[in-house]
Amino acid sequence: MKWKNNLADQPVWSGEISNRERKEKVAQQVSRFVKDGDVIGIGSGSTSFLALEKIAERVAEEKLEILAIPTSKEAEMNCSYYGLTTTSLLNHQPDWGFDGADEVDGEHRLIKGRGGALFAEKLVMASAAKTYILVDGSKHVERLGEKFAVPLEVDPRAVHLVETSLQTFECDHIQLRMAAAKDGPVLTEAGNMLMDVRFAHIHDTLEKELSAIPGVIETGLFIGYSVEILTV
Ligand code: ABF
Repeated sequence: MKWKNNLADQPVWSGEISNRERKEKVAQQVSRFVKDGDVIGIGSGSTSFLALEKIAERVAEEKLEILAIPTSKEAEMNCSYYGLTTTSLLNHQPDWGFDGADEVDGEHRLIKGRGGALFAEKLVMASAAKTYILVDGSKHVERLGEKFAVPLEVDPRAVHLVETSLQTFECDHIQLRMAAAKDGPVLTEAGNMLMDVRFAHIHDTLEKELSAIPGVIETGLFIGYSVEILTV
């Protein structure tokens, strides 16, 4: 029997891409860093998707051989669509990576995780010598947390415990992320839930303090990683 791989028939990106022109410029910039033999961490979100497109163009035109480590199923399927060979952190360490962000402050501290892939995004970022953060100007903020809540990936059994534990933090608002149809909570690829939390002040040790709560799998605060911000 012949199998047809319908999933690879089109790239996975749902919805319009806001600020597309600017995101394409920054995607073009990062594609220039690709060298033959590189192992590259592939971020999630629309800007990363555009970067992947540009990188795939260069790989095909210049017959480069690279390995991709995707940070989500979405990124994995896009790699497959564009014919990029994927590997995992079990087998390779990324030489470098790229990813998007929701907020970036003046000290290169980030909030990520709007797409729910924060856990793998952080694993790949922490494993890479350097990660290029691809943002358009709208992502720059004076104060981290100005526009976005901090996502926490939480084991479903720990939702109440985490909510109670957060009472000792200075946070204004805690929300369990619900699916658009409101028929239940959003589940991450690992089957965990997401809590979006607004903090009055985000200090450098907050990421570690939140990670110390039992049941918090990962936080969307990315502080102190080796990042270079590419922006237009
Ligand atoms: C991923 O995609 C997430 O960490 C971040 O939340 C989001 C940014 O998406 P976009 O590039 O579409 O603004 O990087």
